[in-house]
Amino acid sequence: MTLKRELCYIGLGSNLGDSTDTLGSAIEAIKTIQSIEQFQVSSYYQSKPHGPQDQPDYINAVASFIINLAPEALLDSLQAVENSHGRVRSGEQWTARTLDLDILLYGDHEIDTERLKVPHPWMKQREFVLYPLYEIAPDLSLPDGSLLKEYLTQVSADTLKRLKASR
Ligand code: A4P
Ligand code: MG
Repeated sequence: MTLKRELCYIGLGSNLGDSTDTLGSAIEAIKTIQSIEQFQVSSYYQSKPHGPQDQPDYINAVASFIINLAPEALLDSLQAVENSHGRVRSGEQWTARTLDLDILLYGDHEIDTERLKVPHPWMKQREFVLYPLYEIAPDLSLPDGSLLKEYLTQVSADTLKRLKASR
């Protein structure tokens, strides 16, 4: 892939510790990743856990930025931010965590490697991704040409609570 500036979207989630504080601190750290420009972030949303139910509600948000960094290098940088915010990898999927950073979209690229699947495989089914994404990019289209708006009509926001603006 020839490197050029790409518009990226990432999902932020936390359900252990002071999640609001953690997201704020993570956002400041992400803004310092090499080459990031035009950073924007949605409001914070409280959401019910997907996956195991015996865990606290999540605080979620979505951010966008322009970057000139390969997708794997972006993943490395985001995982470094997760690690510096107390992320412990239990080996079990979808369990409680202090901070989770997922790459939702990397320009119009479709990536399917062992380390990276983009667009994020579950994003079209997750209210805690779709609604914050819609807040910052209402006219967004996905690499397959589908419109973000279409998915909102299929996924209920009933259990999603918009909290104060993040900025
Ligand atoms: N990986 C592959 N594709 C990506 C991508 N697009 N972005 C790989 C980030 N990472 C990607 O991730 C496991 C591996 O996925 C990484 O090493 C990377 O190489 P992880 O963060 O260590 O583990 P995980 O998060 O438990 O697994 P996974 O499958 O990424 O889960 P998700 O999809 O992140 O879901 N409920 C609510 N309400 N809110 C949430 O935020 N989050 C999850 C986690 C479950 N339930 C939730 C929420
Ligand atoms: Mg993850």
